[in-house]
Amino acid sequence: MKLTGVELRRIAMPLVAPFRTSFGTETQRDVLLVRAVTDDAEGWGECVAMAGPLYSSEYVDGAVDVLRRFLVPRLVAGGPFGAHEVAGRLAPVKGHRMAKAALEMAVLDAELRSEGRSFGRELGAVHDRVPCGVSVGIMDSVPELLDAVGGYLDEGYLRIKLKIEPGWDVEPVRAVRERFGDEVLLQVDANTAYTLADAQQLARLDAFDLLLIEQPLDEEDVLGHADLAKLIRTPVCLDESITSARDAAAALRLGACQIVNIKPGRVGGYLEARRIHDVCVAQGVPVWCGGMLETGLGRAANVALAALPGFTLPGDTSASGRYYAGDITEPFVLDDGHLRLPDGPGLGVAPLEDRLAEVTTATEWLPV
Ligand code: OSB
Ligand code: MG
Repeated sequence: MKLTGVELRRIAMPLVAPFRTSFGTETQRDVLLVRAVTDDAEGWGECVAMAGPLYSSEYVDGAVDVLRRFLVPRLVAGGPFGAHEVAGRLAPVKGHRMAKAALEMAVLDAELRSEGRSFGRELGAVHDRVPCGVSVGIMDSVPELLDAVGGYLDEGYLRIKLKIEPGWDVEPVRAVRERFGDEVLLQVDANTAYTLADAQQLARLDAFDLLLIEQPLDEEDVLGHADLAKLIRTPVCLDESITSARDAAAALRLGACQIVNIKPGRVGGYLEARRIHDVCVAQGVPVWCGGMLETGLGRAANVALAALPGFTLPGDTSASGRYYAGDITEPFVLDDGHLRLPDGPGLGVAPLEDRLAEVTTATEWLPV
């Protein structure tokens, strides 16, 4: 395809409720959208970088800068290209996977729209809907948490993930088990808040039959996770540590995790995400689709990915209303605990123009 330009668009999306994790509290999502314009189509990408470099080293202003100065110029320098060539053209630029993923997503969407194929079909989806979990932030009190979890279960969510940190781990998990029973699919996510010295405390979670504990230790502490996995019974799942199919394979070989959270933004795009899926399937390792509080654009692609055969656990693919009172696309609505894959070309959804205009804080056109 031949790009005629790329638009970088910043939007500000207020969250329906503050979302607190071990690394901070979000009340509003500052999102960078990438629009790739070609002769016969346009495609949308969503960058999952957050406002500050607290989940990973990437952050929105950094993504804008690297896209403008390095990624877009490199992508177009070699003349016309296909979506499957994007990662190769961008590879000389180190890191910046979230920025690269957004650009590849926009180009892939444009290509698929012009060819009349959906993300699901392109990635290899085998279901037309996916089971959904919900990620529940750290709260000020246990009663507040129980209200939130009860509300989500009433809405039909099929799996609950509790954010944890030192001082907010065993008690909230125990309270949720006592109130809602042993049948609820329950897991926890520490976002790197512990060290190996906390192994005994984390082993106390063994009593609650959790599906998994996500990223207890530092992003770079892969060996620490392998050691921890021998000291606790709860299966270890990696999120932050997995940034490519290669390091997923390494983490599995080292015994650092038994389950993988796949987030396309974190690993440089949907095509690399599929390769991680393939590595895990080949080794019989379950995967699930993580989330980064995406708008309907990223959600559409995540739901398509989550419909691949190896995604055997419910993902953080919640309905639009769990995050935003007004999404920028037609909202994703929970149906019997599931979200349906859009089936139109490309993402199968597009921004609602009025809504997009309301939330836009800046736009920049990069001609090529
Ligand atoms: O660690 O999975 C995470 C949100 C932002 C950054 C990191 C994480 C999360 C979530 C929410 O847990 C996932 C979602 O519902 O999109
Ligand atoms: Mg996580």
